[in-house]
Amino acid sequence: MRLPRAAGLTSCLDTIMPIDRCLRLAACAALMSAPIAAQAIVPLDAKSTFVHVASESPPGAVPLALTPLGLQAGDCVRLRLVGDFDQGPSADTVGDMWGVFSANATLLAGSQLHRVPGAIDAGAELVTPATFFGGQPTDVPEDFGIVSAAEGYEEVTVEVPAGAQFLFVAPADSYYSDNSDPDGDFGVEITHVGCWKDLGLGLAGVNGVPQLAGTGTLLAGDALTLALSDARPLASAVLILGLSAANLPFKGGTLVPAPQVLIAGLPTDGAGALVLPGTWPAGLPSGFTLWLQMWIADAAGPHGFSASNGLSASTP
Ligand SMILES: [Ca+2]
Ligand SMILES: [Ca+2]
Ligand SMILES: [Ca+2]
Repeated sequence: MRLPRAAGLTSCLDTIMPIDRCLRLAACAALMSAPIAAQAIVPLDAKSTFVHVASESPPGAVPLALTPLGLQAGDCVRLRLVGDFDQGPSADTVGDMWGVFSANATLLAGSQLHRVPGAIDAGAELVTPATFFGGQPTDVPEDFGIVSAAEGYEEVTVEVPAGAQFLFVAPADSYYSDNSDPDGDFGVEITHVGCWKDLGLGLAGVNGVPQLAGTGTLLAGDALTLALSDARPLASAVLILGLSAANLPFKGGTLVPAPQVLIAGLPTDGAGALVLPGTWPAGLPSGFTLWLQMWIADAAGPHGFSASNGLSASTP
Protein backbone atom coordinates (compact mmCIF):
# COMPACT_ATOMS: atom_id res chain seq x y z
CA MET A 1 0.00 0.00 0.00
CA ARG A 2 1.39 3.40 -0.94
CA LEU A 3 0.56 6.65 0.73
CA PRO A 4 -1.88 8.95 -1.03
CA ARG A 5 -0.42 11.75 -3.07
CA ALA A 6 -1.12 15.33 -2.09
CA ALA A 7 -3.42 15.76 -5.06
CA GLY A 8 -5.47 12.81 -3.87
CA LEU A 9 -5.81 14.29 -0.44
CA THR A 10 -6.86 17.60 -1.92
CA SER A 11 -9.64 15.94 -3.87
CA CYS A 12 -10.68 14.12 -0.70
CA LEU A 13 -11.11 17.43 1.05
CA ASP A 14 -13.19 18.85 -1.78
CA THR A 15 -16.55 18.20 -0.16
CA ILE A 16 -19.34 20.19 1.36
CA MET A 17 -19.78 18.79 4.84
CA PRO A 18 -16.96 18.55 7.36
CA ILE A 19 -17.80 14.96 8.21
CA ASP A 20 -17.38 14.00 4.58
CA ARG A 21 -14.03 15.65 4.62
CA CYS A 22 -12.63 13.50 7.41
CA LEU A 23 -14.11 10.27 6.23
CA ARG A 24 -12.73 10.84 2.77
CA LEU A 25 -9.36 11.53 4.32
CA ALA A 26 -9.56 8.19 6.05
CA ALA A 27 -10.58 6.59 2.77
CA CYS A 28 -7.52 7.96 1.04
CA ALA A 29 -5.34 6.56 3.79
CA ALA A 30 -6.73 3.10 3.20
CA LEU A 31 -6.51 2.96 -0.62
CA MET A 32 -7.92 -0.52 -0.82
CA SER A 33 -10.81 -1.98 -2.72
CA ALA A 34 -14.28 -1.95 -1.19
CA PRO A 35 -16.00 -5.19 -0.22
CA ILE A 36 -19.20 -6.07 -2.04
CA ALA A 37 -22.25 -5.81 0.18
CA ALA A 38 -23.63 -9.23 1.03
CA GLN A 39 -27.39 -9.19 0.71
CA ALA A 40 -30.04 -11.85 0.38
CA ILE A 41 -33.81 -11.82 0.13
CA VAL A 42 -35.39 -14.83 1.78
CA PRO A 43 -39.06 -15.69 1.17
CA LEU A 44 -41.06 -16.48 4.30
CA ASP A 45 -44.09 -18.70 4.83
CA ALA A 46 -46.81 -16.50 6.34
CA LYS A 47 -48.03 -19.46 8.43
CA SER A 48 -44.65 -20.44 9.85
CA THR A 49 -43.34 -19.64 13.32
CA PHE A 50 -40.73 -20.50 15.93
CA VAL A 51 -42.82 -19.48 18.95
CA HIS A 52 -45.10 -21.67 21.03
CA VAL A 53 -48.52 -22.35 19.48
CA ALA A 54 -51.78 -23.72 20.86
CA SER A 55 -54.72 -25.47 19.16
CA GLU A 56 -52.91 -25.50 15.79
CA SER A 57 -49.86 -27.02 14.10
CA PRO A 58 -48.47 -24.45 11.67
CA PRO A 59 -45.19 -25.18 9.86
CA GLY A 60 -41.99 -24.40 11.70
CA ALA A 61 -39.92 -21.40 10.69
CA VAL A 62 -36.98 -22.40 8.52
CA PRO A 63 -33.55 -21.89 10.14
CA LEU A 64 -31.34 -19.68 7.96
CA ALA A 65 -27.65 -20.64 8.07
CA LEU A 66 -25.51 -17.54 8.69
CA THR A 67 -22.25 -18.64 7.05
CA PRO A 68 -23.68 -18.82 3.49
CA LEU A 69 -25.05 -15.32 4.10
CA GLY A 70 -21.51 -14.14 4.82
CA LEU A 71 -22.33 -13.48 8.47
CA GLN A 72 -20.45 -14.38 11.61
CA ALA A 73 -20.45 -13.36 15.28
CA GLY A 74 -19.67 -9.68 15.72
CA ASP A 75 -21.02 -8.70 12.30
CA CYS A 76 -23.98 -6.37 12.11
CA VAL A 77 -26.94 -7.41 10.02
CA ARG A 78 -29.87 -5.33 8.82
CA LEU A 79 -33.18 -7.18 8.56
CA ARG A 80 -35.83 -5.42 6.50
CA LEU A 81 -39.36 -6.24 5.45
CA VAL A 82 -40.05 -7.41 1.92
CA GLY A 83 -43.69 -7.49 0.80
CA ASP A 84 -46.51 -8.26 3.22
CA PHE A 85 -48.87 -11.00 4.42
CA ASP A 86 -52.46 -11.45 5.56
CA GLN A 87 -52.70 -12.10 9.31
CA GLY A 88 -56.14 -13.69 9.14
CA PRO A 89 -59.37 -12.82 7.45
CA SER A 90 -58.30 -9.28 6.62
CA ALA A 91 -55.90 -7.96 3.96
CA ASP A 92 -52.46 -8.69 2.49
CA THR A 93 -50.97 -5.63 4.16
CA VAL A 94 -49.21 -6.82 7.34
CA GLY A 95 -45.45 -6.83 7.68
CA ASP A 96 -44.80 -7.45 11.38
CA MET A 97 -42.12 -10.03 12.01
CA TRP A 98 -39.59 -11.11 14.58
CA GLY A 99 -36.47 -13.23 14.80
CA VAL A 100 -34.11 -15.18 17.03
CA PHE A 101 -30.52 -16.33 16.60
CA SER A 102 -29.55 -19.88 17.44
CA ALA A 103 -26.45 -21.99 17.88
CA ASN A 104 -28.09 -24.76 15.85
CA ALA A 105 -30.94 -25.48 13.44
CA THR A 106 -33.11 -27.32 15.95
CA LEU A 107 -36.75 -26.26 16.27
CA LEU A 108 -38.79 -28.23 18.79
CA ALA A 109 -42.51 -29.01 18.63
CA GLY A 110 -45.06 -26.20 18.83
CA SER A 111 -46.23 -27.52 22.20
CA GLN A 112 -42.93 -26.41 23.75
CA LEU A 113 -42.45 -22.90 25.09
CA HIS A 114 -38.70 -22.81 24.40
CA ARG A 115 -38.84 -24.19 20.86
CA VAL A 116 -35.38 -22.94 19.89
CA PRO A 117 -33.06 -24.74 22.35
CA GLY A 118 -29.99 -23.05 20.90
CA ALA A 119 -31.48 -19.54 21.17
CA ILE A 120 -28.99 -16.72 21.81
CA ASP A 121 -30.07 -13.27 22.94
CA ALA A 122 -29.66 -10.35 20.54
CA GLY A 123 -31.32 -7.07 19.71
CA ALA A 124 -33.88 -5.19 21.77
CA GLU A 125 -36.26 -6.91 24.15
CA LEU A 126 -39.43 -8.19 22.51
CA VAL A 127 -42.45 -9.66 24.29
CA THR A 128 -44.37 -11.98 22.02
CA PRO A 129 -48.14 -12.14 22.70
CA ALA A 130 -50.06 -15.02 24.24
CA THR A 131 -51.60 -17.61 21.94
CA PHE A 132 -54.95 -16.55 20.45
CA PHE A 133 -56.60 -19.76 21.64
CA GLY A 134 -55.97 -20.50 25.31
CA GLY A 135 -53.98 -17.37 26.09
CA GLN A 136 -50.81 -19.35 26.73
CA PRO A 137 -47.59 -17.37 27.16
CA THR A 138 -45.15 -17.60 24.23
CA ASP A 139 -42.41 -15.22 25.25
CA VAL A 140 -38.76 -16.25 25.49
CA PRO A 141 -35.91 -13.88 26.43
CA GLU A 142 -33.72 -14.23 23.33
CA ASP A 143 -35.98 -13.05 20.50
CA PHE A 144 -36.12 -9.56 18.99
CA GLY A 145 -38.44 -7.46 16.85
CA ILE A 146 -37.74 -6.88 13.16
CA VAL A 147 -40.86 -5.10 11.93
CA SER A 148 -43.63 -3.57 14.04
CA ALA A 149 -46.32 -1.28 12.68
CA ALA A 150 -47.40 -0.43 16.22
CA GLU A 151 -43.87 0.51 17.24
CA GLY A 152 -43.22 2.25 13.93
CA TYR A 153 -40.22 0.37 12.56
CA GLU A 154 -39.81 -1.60 9.32
CA GLU A 155 -36.28 -2.85 9.82
CA VAL A 156 -33.74 -3.54 12.52
CA THR A 157 -29.98 -3.75 12.69
CA VAL A 158 -28.55 -6.23 15.18
CA GLU A 159 -25.12 -7.60 16.00
CA VAL A 160 -24.75 -11.33 15.40
CA PRO A 161 -24.15 -12.71 18.91
CA ALA A 162 -21.28 -15.01 19.83
CA GLY A 163 -22.05 -18.64 19.06
CA ALA A 164 -24.83 -17.91 16.58
CA GLN A 165 -24.93 -20.13 13.47
CA PHE A 166 -28.57 -19.79 12.44
CA LEU A 167 -31.32 -17.19 12.34
CA PHE A 168 -35.04 -17.89 12.55
CA VAL A 169 -37.33 -15.21 11.08
CA ALA A 170 -41.11 -15.48 11.26
CA PRO A 171 -44.26 -13.42 10.87
CA ALA A 172 -45.57 -11.88 14.09
CA ASP A 173 -48.94 -13.25 15.16
CA SER A 174 -50.79 -15.20 17.84
CA TYR A 175 -52.61 -17.62 15.49
CA TYR A 176 -50.88 -18.73 12.31
CA SER A 177 -53.08 -21.22 10.47
CA ASP A 178 -55.32 -18.51 9.01
CA ASN A 179 -52.41 -16.53 7.59
CA SER A 180 -51.78 -16.25 3.87
CA ASP A 181 -49.79 -14.32 1.31
CA PRO A 182 -51.93 -14.16 -1.84
CA ASP A 183 -49.27 -12.49 -3.99
CA GLY A 184 -46.39 -14.51 -2.53
CA ASP A 185 -44.17 -11.52 -1.87
CA PHE A 186 -43.58 -11.84 1.88
CA GLY A 187 -39.96 -12.16 2.98
CA VAL A 188 -36.99 -10.64 4.68
CA GLU A 189 -34.05 -8.77 3.21
CA ILE A 190 -30.82 -9.67 5.00
CA THR A 191 -27.88 -7.30 4.54
CA HIS A 192 -24.43 -7.39 6.11
CA VAL A 193 -23.95 -3.77 7.18
CA GLY A 194 -21.35 -1.93 9.21
CA CYS A 195 -21.43 -1.65 12.99
CA TRP A 196 -21.76 1.49 15.07
CA LYS A 197 -20.70 0.84 18.66
CA ASP A 198 -21.25 3.07 21.66
CA LEU A 199 -18.01 2.86 23.64
CA GLY A 200 -19.15 4.95 26.59
CA LEU A 201 -16.48 7.02 28.42
CA GLY A 202 -18.31 10.35 28.12
CA LEU A 203 -17.70 13.27 30.47
CA ALA A 204 -20.68 15.07 31.98
CA GLY A 205 -21.33 18.74 31.37
CA VAL A 206 -24.22 21.05 32.08
CA ASN A 207 -26.78 18.67 30.50
CA GLY A 208 -25.30 15.45 31.83
CA VAL A 209 -23.18 13.23 29.59
CA PRO A 210 -23.46 14.34 25.94
CA GLN A 211 -24.61 11.52 23.68
CA LEU A 212 -23.11 10.82 20.27
CA ALA A 213 -24.89 8.40 17.94
CA GLY A 214 -24.30 7.36 14.35
CA THR A 215 -26.74 5.99 11.79
CA GLY A 216 -26.11 4.53 8.35
CA THR A 217 -25.09 1.19 6.91
CA LEU A 218 -21.40 2.11 6.52
CA LEU A 219 -21.56 0.59 3.05
CA ALA A 220 -19.59 2.43 0.37
CA GLY A 221 -21.33 5.62 -0.69
CA ASP A 222 -24.23 5.33 1.75
CA ALA A 223 -25.47 8.33 3.70
CA LEU A 224 -24.67 8.55 7.37
CA THR A 225 -25.56 10.87 10.22
CA LEU A 226 -23.72 11.80 13.37
CA ALA A 227 -26.01 13.21 16.03
CA LEU A 228 -24.88 14.86 19.24
CA SER A 229 -27.41 15.52 21.98
CA ASP A 230 -27.44 16.54 25.65
CA ALA A 231 -24.50 18.87 25.08
CA ARG A 232 -24.23 22.44 26.30
CA PRO A 233 -26.56 24.66 24.24
CA LEU A 234 -25.02 27.19 21.87
CA ALA A 235 -21.53 25.85 22.53
CA SER A 236 -18.60 25.01 20.31
CA ALA A 237 -17.85 21.34 19.77
CA VAL A 238 -14.85 19.53 18.31
CA LEU A 239 -15.23 16.27 16.42
CA ILE A 240 -12.22 14.04 16.93
CA LEU A 241 -11.54 11.12 14.62
CA GLY A 242 -8.88 8.48 14.72
CA LEU A 243 -7.95 5.22 13.05
CA SER A 244 -7.39 3.61 16.45
CA ALA A 245 -8.58 3.98 20.04
CA ALA A 246 -6.39 5.88 22.50
CA ASN A 247 -8.51 5.98 25.69
CA LEU A 248 -6.18 8.57 27.19
CA PRO A 249 -6.94 10.54 30.36
CA PHE A 250 -7.79 14.06 29.16
CA LYS A 251 -9.36 17.09 30.86
CA GLY A 252 -10.78 14.98 33.64
CA GLY A 253 -12.31 12.51 31.18
CA THR A 254 -11.19 10.03 28.54
CA LEU A 255 -10.07 10.85 25.03
CA VAL A 256 -11.33 7.82 23.14
CA PRO A 257 -9.97 8.16 19.55
CA ALA A 258 -6.31 8.57 18.75
CA PRO A 259 -6.67 12.25 17.78
CA GLN A 260 -5.68 12.15 14.12
CA VAL A 261 -8.33 14.45 12.62
CA LEU A 262 -9.93 17.32 14.52
CA ILE A 263 -12.81 19.41 13.23
CA ALA A 264 -13.35 22.39 15.49
CA GLY A 265 -15.97 25.09 15.67
CA LEU A 266 -19.05 22.89 15.31
CA PRO A 267 -21.98 24.75 16.89
CA THR A 268 -24.56 23.09 19.11
CA ASP A 269 -28.08 24.46 18.86
CA GLY A 270 -30.28 25.92 21.58
CA ALA A 271 -31.12 22.41 22.80
CA GLY A 272 -27.50 21.27 22.94
CA ALA A 273 -27.81 19.18 19.79
CA LEU A 274 -25.80 18.99 16.60
CA VAL A 275 -26.42 16.85 13.51
CA LEU A 276 -23.76 16.20 10.89
CA PRO A 277 -24.79 14.43 7.69
CA GLY A 278 -22.18 12.73 5.58
CA THR A 279 -21.35 9.88 3.24
CA TRP A 280 -19.33 6.80 4.09
CA PRO A 281 -16.53 6.66 1.54
CA ALA A 282 -15.85 3.94 -0.99
CA GLY A 283 -12.53 2.17 -1.04
CA LEU A 284 -12.34 1.06 2.58
CA PRO A 285 -11.43 -2.53 3.39
CA SER A 286 -13.78 -4.82 5.30
CA GLY A 287 -13.37 -4.26 9.03
CA PHE A 288 -11.93 -0.77 8.63
CA THR A 289 -12.80 1.07 11.86
CA LEU A 290 -13.01 4.76 12.60
CA TRP A 291 -13.17 6.00 16.23
CA LEU A 292 -15.11 9.19 16.94
CA GLN A 293 -15.86 11.45 19.88
CA MET A 294 -17.02 15.01 20.41
CA TRP A 295 -15.63 17.38 23.00
CA ILE A 296 -17.62 20.46 23.93
CA ALA A 297 -16.58 23.71 25.58
CA ASP A 298 -18.59 23.53 28.79
CA ALA A 299 -17.81 25.34 32.04
CA ALA A 300 -19.69 22.63 33.93
CA GLY A 301 -17.00 20.10 33.02
CA PRO A 302 -14.09 19.58 35.41
CA HIS A 303 -11.65 21.46 33.19
CA GLY A 304 -13.99 23.51 31.02
CA PHE A 305 -15.00 20.65 28.72
CA SER A 306 -17.55 17.90 28.49
CA ALA A 307 -17.23 14.93 26.15
CA SER A 308 -19.58 12.60 24.39
CA ASN A 309 -19.33 8.86 24.55
CA GLY A 310 -16.81 7.39 22.18
CA LEU A 311 -18.18 5.78 19.05
CA SER A 312 -16.70 3.35 16.58
CA ALA A 313 -17.84 2.83 13.01
CA SER A 314 -16.72 -0.29 11.16
CA THR A 315 -17.07 -1.10 7.47
CA PRO A 316 -18.86 -4.43 6.91
CA1 LIG B 1 -48.14 -10.24 0.19
CA1 LIG C 1 -53.34 -15.09 12.02
CA1 LIG D 1 -38.95 -12.06 24.27
